[in-house]
Amino acid sequence: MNPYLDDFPVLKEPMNGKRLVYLDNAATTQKPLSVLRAVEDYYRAFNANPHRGLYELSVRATEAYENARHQVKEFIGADKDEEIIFTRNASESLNLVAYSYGLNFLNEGDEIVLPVSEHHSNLVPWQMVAKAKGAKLVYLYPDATGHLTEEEINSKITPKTRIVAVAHVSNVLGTVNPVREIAEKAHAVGAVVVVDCAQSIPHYPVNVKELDADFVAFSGHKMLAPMGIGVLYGKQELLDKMPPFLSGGEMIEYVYEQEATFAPLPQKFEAGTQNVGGALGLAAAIDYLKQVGYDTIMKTESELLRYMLDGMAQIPHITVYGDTTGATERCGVVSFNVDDVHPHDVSSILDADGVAIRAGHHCAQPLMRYLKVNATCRASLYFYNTKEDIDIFLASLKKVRGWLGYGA
Ligand code: C6P
Repeated sequence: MNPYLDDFPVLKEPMNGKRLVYLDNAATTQKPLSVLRAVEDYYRAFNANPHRGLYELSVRATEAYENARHQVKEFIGADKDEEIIFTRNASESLNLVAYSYGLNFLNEGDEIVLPVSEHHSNLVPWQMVAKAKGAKLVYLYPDATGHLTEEEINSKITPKTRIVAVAHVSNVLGTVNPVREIAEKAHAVGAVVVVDCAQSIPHYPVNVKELDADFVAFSGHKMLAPMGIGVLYGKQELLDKMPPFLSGGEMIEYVYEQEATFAPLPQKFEAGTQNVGGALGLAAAIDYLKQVGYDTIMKTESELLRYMLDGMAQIPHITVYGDTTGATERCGVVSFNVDDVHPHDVSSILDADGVAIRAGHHCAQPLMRYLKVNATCRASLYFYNTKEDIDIFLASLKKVRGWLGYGA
């Protein structure tokens, strides 16, 4: 029995006449009622444009928005509210760093080091900036289990390295990267460390100090919050010296005909009307995550991951990518292929049983090429999944080859 079922209305929706088994949590998570209510309450009771109106309704909206920022700051262990910038999503947060920091502080010949497993959002912006500045991308390649070895890290991070961009958790392999060790090495050569926590913060506590990160990016929608709200954390001394990324309303101090001066942090990086409802939804999601507790989340997911990997190992003709030991440096994202069957066909066959998984390149084409595949299937877990979900997934997976006329 799923103890969280009543909190997540979508999980009760029938799919193709079956119970929904939602295993695409790395793409986005479902939203609990408390998050839906927080957004609705805002629009019902105190919707106004924050930071603009001097009337009571706008003051309430401003206070709620700034309280949400404070809650995020506490949640990730930052020093100051000013270090928390609200964005639309992790992609926008990473673009902000690439364009505002990278374009202004990189020089020709500088190196940006990043794992080949990075999501395009932490890779393509660095390509754009490297091209503009004559800098070079240097890739870290994982070993056969999906992990980055010390040797690989030590040989690639050199005095030429100015930026290290790394995901805390890979959205394809589920590998937990050794961010702290990478940061230590990067800081020793004077490089800045950008950590993409889009796939970690839903599952593990993220503390910016413990990670020793200079910048941290994540999306609300992968951690129970609504779509359209994301976060960039940056150390104040770095954010202070960076120029605005987007410009327009609310991010200025004085505007003259030919030039402008800019507002202090965090407004300098928040141009235009902000997503107050999204920020309040994110604050409610943080409350919910705290209530469930990361200990419970991690324990539940690691048991489910073990159960899933063991079950998949019993099915012939399946290749699982990355670490199959269920080690602790591994999160509940399982990429796999079924011999002779295109991942899109696998996904469609599972869909007929109500099982939602993702199939494709997962916005990680360089990794796909490194793994020598065009695409994979991906099942990704969250704490509201159950062993019963996995049993349905495994039963459906067993049928795939037979459906297409192959032997068992
Ligand atoms: N990964 C997936 O199915 P956005 O789209 O901006 O909210 O998140 C981008 C992003 C950045 N980093 C990592 C590690 C990610 O996994 C993602 C989003 C989704 O894997 C959608 S492609």
